[in-house]
Amino acid sequence: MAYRALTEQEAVEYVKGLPGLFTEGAELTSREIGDGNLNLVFDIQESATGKKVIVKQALPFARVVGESWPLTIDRARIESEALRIQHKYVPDLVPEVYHFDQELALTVMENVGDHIIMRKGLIEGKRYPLFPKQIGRFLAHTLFYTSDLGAHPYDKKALVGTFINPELCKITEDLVFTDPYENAPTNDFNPLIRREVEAIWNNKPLKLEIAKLKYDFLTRAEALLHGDLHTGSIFITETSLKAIDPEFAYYGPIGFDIGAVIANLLLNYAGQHGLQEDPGERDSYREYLLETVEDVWNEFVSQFVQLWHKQAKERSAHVEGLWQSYVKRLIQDTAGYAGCKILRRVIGLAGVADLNTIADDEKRAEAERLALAIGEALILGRSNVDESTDITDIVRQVTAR
Ligand code: SR1
Ligand code: MG
Repeated sequence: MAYRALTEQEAVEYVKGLPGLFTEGAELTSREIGDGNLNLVFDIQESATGKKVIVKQALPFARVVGESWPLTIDRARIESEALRIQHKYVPDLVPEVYHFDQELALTVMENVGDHIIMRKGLIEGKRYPLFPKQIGRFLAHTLFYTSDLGAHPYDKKALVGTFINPELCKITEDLVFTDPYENAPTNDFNPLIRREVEAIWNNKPLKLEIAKLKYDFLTRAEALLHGDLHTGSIFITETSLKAIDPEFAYYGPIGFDIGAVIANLLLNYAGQHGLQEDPGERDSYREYLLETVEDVWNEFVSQFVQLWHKQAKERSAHVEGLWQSYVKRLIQDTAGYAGCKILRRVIGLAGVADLNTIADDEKRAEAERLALAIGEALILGRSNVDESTDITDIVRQVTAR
């Protein structure tokens, strides 16, 4: 079938035509629930049996802007292949793909509708004690097994080819690493923080560090990244986590994915200024978020290093001292990328609800100023970061200013 964007009813007809999903004559409901920046997402359910699937279809443009921003539908192939690979390594943490249609740029997958988007949960003040272990395992396993440490050299190079994702990478190159640091038309920030934003545009040492991080993003094919692992790409309950939406997947620096997770916890930390009225509750929730930041890194690193010792295929991996220097560089990358991911969400296109839902403009501006200061301090201070408490110390110091 030639490409066309499906309606709710056409999505139902489509899944009915697939073998093994629903019985013939099944009565299905369909709702388009996509609230992300790019795609159509149909929630399809059979009320008689409770059986449900998600149909996700890429639109040939960026939904957040409209048809004036054309965008490759090949991102649907990237996403379905990344989901399949990630599902292989951490089956409980990634939705299962049932079917992929290249022409329609459409994936039929497990419906995890009993989970909620983690960003929403954090905004509501929910706590997720299992999150660090879950996301730490997701990161450690997906990144290790697709890197030169865990993959056969031929397989790794073939995967690099499969995941050449130029248009989606260009979005990140522009929206995370370039536009927010100059007076670009894509920027979209609260006018009340113009002074702080202009200070960033004029901060040469900061822009140099961001340029170095961007250069590594452009050139360092370390592992198959999720590529957009913010808290809106994580579905969660008290006991279960599913990482979704890897359409930005490509081979890049490992710290970019870990940094994305930490950045989004810290954006919520900054947002507490306007999200939580009670100062005691706010401090307590912020402490919870900082502990979570530390635990995410600690879980990741302990599982990654364990895999390194037990499973590393690359012979040089066992040279004395290598894993320690690798991990040190990794946490410094993580801090730097977390900083960029924070700054872009405040200054650039595509903000986050943790800040944007703060109704009072002045309170929102205060939260945004804090986020900018944290992002900047992480980027400029990353060369002194050695362990996870160095990251949270930076955040505490900036908050106390
Ligand atoms: C035009 S897409 C804007 C942003 O949405 C995605 O979630 C990525 O983060 C991208 O930068
Ligand atoms: Mg997304």
